[in-house]
Amino acid sequence: MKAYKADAIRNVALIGHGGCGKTSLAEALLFASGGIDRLGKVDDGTTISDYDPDEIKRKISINATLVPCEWQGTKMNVIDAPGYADFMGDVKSALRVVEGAIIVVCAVSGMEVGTETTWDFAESYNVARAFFINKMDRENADFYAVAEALKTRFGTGVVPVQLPIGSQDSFKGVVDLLGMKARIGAGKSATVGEIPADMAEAVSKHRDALIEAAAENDDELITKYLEGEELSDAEIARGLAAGIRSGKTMPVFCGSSSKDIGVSALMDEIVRAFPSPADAEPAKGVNPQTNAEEERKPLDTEPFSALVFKTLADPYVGKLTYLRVYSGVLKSDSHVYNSTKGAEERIGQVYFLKGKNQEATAEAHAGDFAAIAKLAETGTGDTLCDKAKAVKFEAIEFPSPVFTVAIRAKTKVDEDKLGPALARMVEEDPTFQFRREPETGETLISGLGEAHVEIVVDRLKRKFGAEVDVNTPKIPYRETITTGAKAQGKHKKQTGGRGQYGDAYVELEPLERGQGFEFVNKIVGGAIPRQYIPAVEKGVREAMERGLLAGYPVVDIRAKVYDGSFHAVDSSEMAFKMAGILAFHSAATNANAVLLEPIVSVEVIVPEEYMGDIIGDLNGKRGRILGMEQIAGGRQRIKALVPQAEMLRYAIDLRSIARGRGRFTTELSHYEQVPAHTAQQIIEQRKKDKEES
Ligand SMILES: Nc1nc2c(ncn2[C@@H]2O[C@H](COP(=O)(O)OP(=O)(O)OP(=O)(O)O)[C@@H](O)[C@H]2O)c(=O)[nH]1
Ligand SMILES: [Mg+2]
Repeated sequence: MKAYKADAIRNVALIGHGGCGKTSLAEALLFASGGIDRLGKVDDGTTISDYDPDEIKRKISINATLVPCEWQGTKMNVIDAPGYADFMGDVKSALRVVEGAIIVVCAVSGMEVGTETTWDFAESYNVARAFFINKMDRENADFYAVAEALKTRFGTGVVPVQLPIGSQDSFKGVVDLLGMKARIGAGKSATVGEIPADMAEAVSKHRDALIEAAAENDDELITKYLEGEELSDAEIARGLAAGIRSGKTMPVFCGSSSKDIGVSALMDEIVRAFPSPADAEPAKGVNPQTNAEEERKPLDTEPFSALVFKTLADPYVGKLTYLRVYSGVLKSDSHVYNSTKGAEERIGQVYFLKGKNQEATAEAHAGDFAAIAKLAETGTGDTLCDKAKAVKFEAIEFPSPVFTVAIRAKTKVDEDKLGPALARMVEEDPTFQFRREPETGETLISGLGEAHVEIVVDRLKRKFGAEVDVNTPKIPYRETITTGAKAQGKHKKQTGGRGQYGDAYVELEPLERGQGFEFVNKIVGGAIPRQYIPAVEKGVREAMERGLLAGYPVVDIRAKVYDGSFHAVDSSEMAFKMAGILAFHSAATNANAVLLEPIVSVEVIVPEEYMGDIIGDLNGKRGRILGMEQIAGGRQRIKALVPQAEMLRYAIDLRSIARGRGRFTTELSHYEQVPAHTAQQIIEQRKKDKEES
């Protein structure tokens, strides 16, 4: 593939609800443009885009994949984005680096949650938008109903530029409302001809709507239109292109990806009317030294700048960095500067990617995409640039992980591989995180949902040979006392030679939540020599770590040592530490110990209609609603305090309650006493776990 210049490039992301046919469309675009000889199928695992073993196994897209197509002297950099909510990170990074998005919609299911969420993202990134109503060949396909629903939801800018000829079994082509021609048949055997007579009425109605929409984007055209003058095809096309570029007009296309119908017509229009990188506003960033604003025009003559939007970790090939060039030219065997990390990087070979296939190129021009292997410092979201003319672009915003599980290496060998493997996974996937929870000793991994963490676990094994068991995370319970108590702890032993003697009186008092531990020395008159006091404290602390009820650490107490005795020869630090342990235990027996659990503050954002169900569910989770607040877009923000133990699967619960249209965050707030009967269950479970291990 030759290196194209900005004005001959179109960067478009395919986005939409899971399973609407994005990958099939990407495949059809490649096939129709002659990039492949055979139309692969997602169900057979033979598409260029879904090449990853996890994608083939599950028949869904997980990664955004580049599928460049050459059409009419133009290179369309198509990014096939995933559709499932767990992989929204890649939708965001794809939208960040394109000028246009095709929102694919299933002609049978119509508008779905993913249609709305991905449209919202595309709007917030300000990219040109069009709809492709796919699967027109399927039973119950209904183009007009779906187009109408899109218009209701996304506004009057939604306007068909094509109409289907036939539907379901009889779907055989599309009418081009702009050229007023019919394209009948699949792929290369399609013929261009007259519009079927029985469609005259529908065609005239929708052509009128199209003309009106096109005229609205151009002052000269709207005047002409309002004065009743007829617009030429060229004028309509001009108005339409202006509308698409400004984001005001969202043309609706239709077709069948699996039958390759309507696909070349879509490409024609992308090339004709979608913005090229040369049309884009200059990329805005800052000077990394001075923070002064910087701009980079999409020209080869500007200093080089690029944004990294994806990183793939390959255990054999190493790291592969995907980037979008914003200005200048990226050349093989050169040096660039990573202004995000403040590090120089050596560029070896520059590649164009097509699915997993890498094609070497000497250079990539402004506006194009490229990939580089084995960059040492560079990660997703970093800016690469010319060191002499440095610029730093804003990083990509990724959704935060909301679903966490605990993992444990199966064997010692797995354990050794796990740490480096997790670090590589984080590099590859900014929506994935891991950490060690010191209180429970577990390794926790977090992602956007259950499927996401399952895939991470599969990848740990397949890519890095680290096999792990997956469990629900343990809750870091704690223990405390509720009343004060005192006791003596006396450690006295005579075993041959020198004996052991330590004797301490300790008083325990409950402290407020979150106060931790306080140790007070109230010894007067040297009842315990000063040098042994720290040993008593050490003993108390050790005993606290081991717990009172279920072996969870004890917190929020004050321990006061107020009396004791010693032996001139037999006393030692060791003996006084033992005395501390004994005193703590005897006192605690009378101090009404209780279990504490972590409470998280939860913030949920959902469309108004789900508010009742959300609140009901949180109440059922022992939650306390703190407040509700109306926010933009007919949505509500609900704040609550909920025990962490009840929130472990909330990512899944919320998705089902709010049908994928809710978001939430949690943050550790404080610890509270566990209600008695729940505490009993936890204590018994803990005993069982201990017996088993
Ligand atoms: N009948 C028919 N089936 C289609 C068409 N396009 C896609 N499909 C089928 O729909 C299913 C999902 O297609 P994909 O292309 O994987 O959809 P996707 O949008 O890429 O899915 P995700 O990436 O997982 O969100 C597959 O079984 C396809 O064969 C079409 O035009 N007609
Ligand atoms: Mg897909």
